[in-house]
Amino acid sequence: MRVVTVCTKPFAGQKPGTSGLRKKVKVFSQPGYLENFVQSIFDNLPNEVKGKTLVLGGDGRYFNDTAIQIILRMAAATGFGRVLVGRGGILSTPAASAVIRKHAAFGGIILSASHNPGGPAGDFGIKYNLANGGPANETFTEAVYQRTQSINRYSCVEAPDVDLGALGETTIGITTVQVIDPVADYAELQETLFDFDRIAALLARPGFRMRFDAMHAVTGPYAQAILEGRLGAPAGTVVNAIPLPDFGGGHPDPNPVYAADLVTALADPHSGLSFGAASDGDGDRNMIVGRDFIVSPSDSLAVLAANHACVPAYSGGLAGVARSMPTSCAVDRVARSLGIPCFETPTGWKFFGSLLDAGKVTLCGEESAGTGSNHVREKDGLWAVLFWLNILAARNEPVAEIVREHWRKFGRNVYSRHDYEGIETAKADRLFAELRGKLPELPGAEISGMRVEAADDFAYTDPVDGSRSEKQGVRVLLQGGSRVVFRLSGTGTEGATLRVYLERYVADAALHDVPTQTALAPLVELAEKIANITAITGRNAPDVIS
Ligand code: G16
Repeated sequence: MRVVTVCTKPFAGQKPGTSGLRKKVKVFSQPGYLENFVQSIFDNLPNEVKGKTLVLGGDGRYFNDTAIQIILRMAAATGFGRVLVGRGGILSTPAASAVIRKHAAFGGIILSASHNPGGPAGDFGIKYNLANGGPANETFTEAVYQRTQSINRYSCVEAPDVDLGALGETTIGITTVQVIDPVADYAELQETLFDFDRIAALLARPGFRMRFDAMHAVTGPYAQAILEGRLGAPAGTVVNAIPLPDFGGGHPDPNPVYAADLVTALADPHSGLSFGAASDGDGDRNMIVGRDFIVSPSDSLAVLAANHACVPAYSGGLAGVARSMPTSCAVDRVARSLGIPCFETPTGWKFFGSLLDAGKVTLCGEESAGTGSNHVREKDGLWAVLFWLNILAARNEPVAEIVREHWRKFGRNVYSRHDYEGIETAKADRLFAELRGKLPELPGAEISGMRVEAADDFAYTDPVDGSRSEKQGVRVLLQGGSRVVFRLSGTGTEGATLRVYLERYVADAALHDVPTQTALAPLVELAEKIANITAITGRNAPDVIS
C-alpha cells in the first residue's frame, strides 16, 4: 500500500487545554486540521513506535467515525504494528486506559470532548495517552503544540475504510487493525476490584432500586453489561443507554442541571428509587444521587476514602490520596485521620498519573465530578458508581445517612462552584491580571467579616519528576478553613469560562443542613469584592451553579 505525504500548513494558537485539544466540529473538520494534530503527536514519538501497539477509540460523538478512519491510515503510515480499536470506534476514556495497560500498548488516542455537547454544531476533541494509560504529561503536550506551529506535511496510506462493525483483524499496509469488544477488558478489571457477589445481592434486595443515566453517551453499553449483565440489575436500570452522535441533543455532563431528570426521579418518593448515578460523554465523570440527596464530588471522594475498607481492592489500606487544588479539603481530613499523605495538584488528571505511577496515592479525585484509583490512569465514572454500590452493600444504610454521618465525624466542607461562561477573553485576562496584582495586599485583610490568612497563585512541583506548573489558579485562604479559588477553565471552546470555587468549613453538626448557597453567601460577596467580577465582565450572576 502506498504511503502518501500531503503538504499542509501549520496552524497557529491551537494550544491543547486541560485535557487535550477541544474545538468545534467545524474546526476539526477543516481539511488537514485533525491530520496536523495527529501527525504532530506521531512526530514526537520515538522510533521504537514502529511495530508497537496503539489503542484507538472515542465516545462515539459526531465526527468520531470519520476521525478514526483518518487516524488508522496515519497510524499505518507511521508504522505501528497493531492498532486496537473499539468496535464501532467506541472506547470510554477509562476503558481506553484499561486497554492500553492490559495490552502493554505504546499509547492511545482518545477521541472525545468529554462532557461538552456533540453533534455537527457541537464539540470534538482528541488527546494522546501514554503507555501508563494516562494523559500525556505537560512536556509531551507542549512538544506536540510546538510541532503544530511548524508542521508542513502529514503522511497516510491510501486504503479503504476499515469495517469497525465486527470483531476481527484486517491489515492496512504493515499495520494490523484489530477491532476489539470495547467493554470486555474494562468489565473484567472492575470485577477484580469490587465484591460483585455482594453488590449483586444488594441489587436483588426487594427494597433497593437504582437508576443509571448514561445520558446517551458512551457508558450505556458498559453500564448495561456490568450492572444489568454481570450484576443482575433489572433490565431498564440503565436509561438513555444508547450512545448517540449528538447525545440525543442533551449535554452529557452529569450534574444537577444537565441530569435534572435523574435528580427529580430520586426526589420523588413514589419512584421507589434508592440510588441514582450518571456518567458523562466519555464515561470518566460521575454523579451520585441518594433519595432526595445529591452527593457533591468533593464529598464523594472523601466518603470513598473513608470507606475504602469496604472494597476488596482497597481493603489493605491506601498509600495516599490526591485532590486537585480547587477540590474541597474534605478528603484532607480523612487522610489526616488515616495517617496517610494527601497531595494537592493542579487541575487535570495528568498530575495524578505520576503520583499513581510512583505508588504515592491510591485514590484521587476532583470537584469536576471525577474520581479514580490506581486501577487505571484516568478518572472512571462507572468505577465510582461500583465503589458506592459496594459501600452501600457493606453498610446497608442510605446514601444520605452515610454522607451525614461522614459530616458528623469530620465536619462539613460546604462547597459550590460558580461558572461564568463565554466571557470575552480580554476581560477574563484583565480580571486575572488585576486579581494577581492584589495578592500581596490580601493576607491579614478583613473582607466581608472574614480574615484572609493567605493568598497566592497556585504553583506545583511534581514530587516525582520535579516538573513545575505555574499559574494554576488564585487561592484565597480564609480563617477557619474556608477558601475562595478563581480559575479559568481549560476545557471550554468559546471565549473564557471563569470558575469561582467557594468552600466553607462547618464543624457544628447543627449547621450542616443550612442550604449550601446560604452558607456560602458571605464568600460570594468576598469573591466579588476581591475580583470585581461584575464590573469587569458585565455579569451579575453566574451561568451555572453546581
Ligand atoms: C478535564 C480533565 C480533568 C479536569 C477538568 C477540568 O476533564 O480531565 O482532570 O478536572 O478537565 O475542566 P476545566 O478546566 O473546564 O475546569 P474532562 O472530563 O473534561 O476530560
